[in-house]
Amino acid sequence: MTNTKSAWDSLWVNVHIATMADDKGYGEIPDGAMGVRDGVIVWLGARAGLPADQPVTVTHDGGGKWLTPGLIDCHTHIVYGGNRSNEFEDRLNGVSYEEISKRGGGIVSTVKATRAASEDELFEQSSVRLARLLEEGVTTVECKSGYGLDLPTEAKILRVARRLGEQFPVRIRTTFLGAHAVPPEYAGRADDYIELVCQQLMPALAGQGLIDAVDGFCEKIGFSAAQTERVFQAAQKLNLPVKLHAEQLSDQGGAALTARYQGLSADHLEYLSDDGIAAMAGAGTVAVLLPGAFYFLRETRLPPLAALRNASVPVAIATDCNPGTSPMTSLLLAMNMACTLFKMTPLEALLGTTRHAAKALGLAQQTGQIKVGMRADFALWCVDRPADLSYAIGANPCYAVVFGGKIRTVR
Ligand code: DI6
Ligand code: FE
Repeated sequence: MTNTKSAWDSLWVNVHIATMADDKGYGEIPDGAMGVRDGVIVWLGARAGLPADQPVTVTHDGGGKWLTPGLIDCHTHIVYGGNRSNEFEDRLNGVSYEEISKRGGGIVSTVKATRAASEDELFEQSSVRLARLLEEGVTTVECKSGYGLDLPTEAKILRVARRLGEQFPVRIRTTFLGAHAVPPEYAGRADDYIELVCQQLMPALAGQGLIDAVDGFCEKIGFSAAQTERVFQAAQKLNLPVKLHAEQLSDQGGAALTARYQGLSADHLEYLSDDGIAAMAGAGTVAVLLPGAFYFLRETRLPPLAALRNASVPVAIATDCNPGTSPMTSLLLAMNMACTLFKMTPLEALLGTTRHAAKALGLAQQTGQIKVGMRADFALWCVDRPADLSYAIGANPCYAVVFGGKIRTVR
């Protein structure tokens, strides 16, 4: 009898699968098998249960390695010009923050460098950072704008982000962070700048298809809750989902505001209140914790992890890769720091860079889990158990990455 079933493009066998689709554990399938067709997972189970008559184009032997969803870095500012190691060095030599900012340092110096960089230069500089992330099994990266603060430069940053997604085998989600800081030409006129963000920058960039989500920096040194709400209202008019840098240095009620706009995520959250947690739980807003910034700023106030757990708020982990407060391009290191600094468990850390990170980007139906119907985005690891991914410091046990069914790197 001829087989009429359509062939799978690939079959993966001899792998231990951590599906991350289970609420209580890693969703382990020991000695598992997975069938992929058209970049999508079409079969999943124990190898012993494979249908005998299934035609397959290529079979891959995973050599007994662990297979997890491709990792997701759901909060980065990876596209920027220059860097700030000079300020880092000055500070450690005793120069005060005040003096550094008087010299034109801080976020404004990155804005200057990003405005001055050509689009190709920006692409080259960002590519180096992206390549580091990808080596560690990352298949989805969020890229924020916010170092341009004018129309040409915000557009340039977002185009570079889109181009990264075209030229590297990775899914890029772009986030418009116009409300990151007040640009020098608007000094003392924050409300006028917010008007520009809402009336001109956001509609123009959305019209060019450059925005997947909208973010802001709600902080004493950033924008007030009222200013942030104007940004959210403008996003809502354009049907764009929102997220927020909230409660990083003080409690501004940013998380609750984000929840009121059904935000995808509220990020940082060291100063998050019980009200904020309740609002996030009610709206399904993900808590994105950023241990790299916590470490680099020598922050001592911990995000309220126990209360987030009690309220069943999904927690994600990201690098926050940026030149000022988290010059970090290792998501595995962020997972390790989430465990050592925040006392998250290795299971929570891996959920935080897979399933929960996908939710923080509005991608929960596409990626972040090994599940029939999801994109075939996964990584193979030379580890004894999934906890090794959070345990080791500076090791990179990534053996191979598959993005949309295609093998990306093997070493
Ligand atoms: N929060 C931060 O800590 C960074 N941005 C933000 O929204 C600071 C970014 C920088 O200093 O360049
Ligand atoms: Fe950030």
